This record gives sequence, structure tokens and C-alpha cells, in this order.
Amino acid sequence: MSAPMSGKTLFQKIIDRELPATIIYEDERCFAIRDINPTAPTHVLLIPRLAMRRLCDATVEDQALLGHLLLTANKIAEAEGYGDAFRLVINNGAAAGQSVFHLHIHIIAGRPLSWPPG
Ligand code: DGP
Repeated sequence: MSAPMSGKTLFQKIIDRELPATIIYEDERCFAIRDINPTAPTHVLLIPRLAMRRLCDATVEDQALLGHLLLTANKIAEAEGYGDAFRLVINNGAAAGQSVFHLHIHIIAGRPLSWPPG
């Protein structure tokens, strides 16, 4: 399993209710909040409670958790009314756009989404 991080991440502070956020889903392994700077009508961040820094830090022991996140993303997109058309994004590393170093999946939907992304 990926090594635990020292200190609380921004997202850990949110799930511990030390910082405000709109939490739309939570279970024993993950939680979801609305992005503070939404890029689409639905822009949700799906976050594991286990605070691994980046996707590339995951190991085979994280396989079930990563699968759970994808299936949960499906459920959230469906609940938002966009189960047939949504995009999942994981920014891995600063050069790929990652700014919060606690793994999270962006769930983006509700407008036409062009390809390739920027
Ligand atoms: P990334 O750049 O992939 O690491 O995405 C981080 C996202 O987190 C970005 O879209 C903005 C969002 N974000 C940053 N700070 C906060 C916050 O305090 N609350 C919420 N809800 N979202 C935040």
C-alpha cells in the first residue's frame, strides 16, 4: 500500500470538517466534494480517505481502492444526472496540472467536452 503522508492534506482537513466544502458523498473509503472552481455544471472531486500523493504512488495493494473509486464515480455521475456523458480526470504531478497532492478524480459533466484536453 502507498506510504501514508505526514501532516494533513487540504482534503483531509475538509473531510475532518476543519475546512468548509460541499460534501456530496462519503463512504468508508472515499468522499466527494464540489470543486471550489468548477469548470462545468458538475465538477466533483472524488477523494480516497487514504491520502496517497499521486496516482503513480499507488501499489497493487491499492487496486481494490482504485476500482472502488471508479465505480463510485459512475454512481456520482449518475446521481448528478449525467450518467451517460461525463469525464474523469486525474492530474498526476505538477507538470500535468496537479495542484493538491492528495489523489483525487475530477468528475466533470454537463457541457460539451472537447478532445484533446489542454
Ligand atoms: P488538481 O489541480 O488536479 O490538483 O485539482 C485540485 C482541485 O482542487 C482544483 O480543481 C481546485 C480544487 N480545490 C482547491 N482548493 C479547494 C478547496 O479548498 N475546496 C474545494 N472544494 N476545492 C478546492
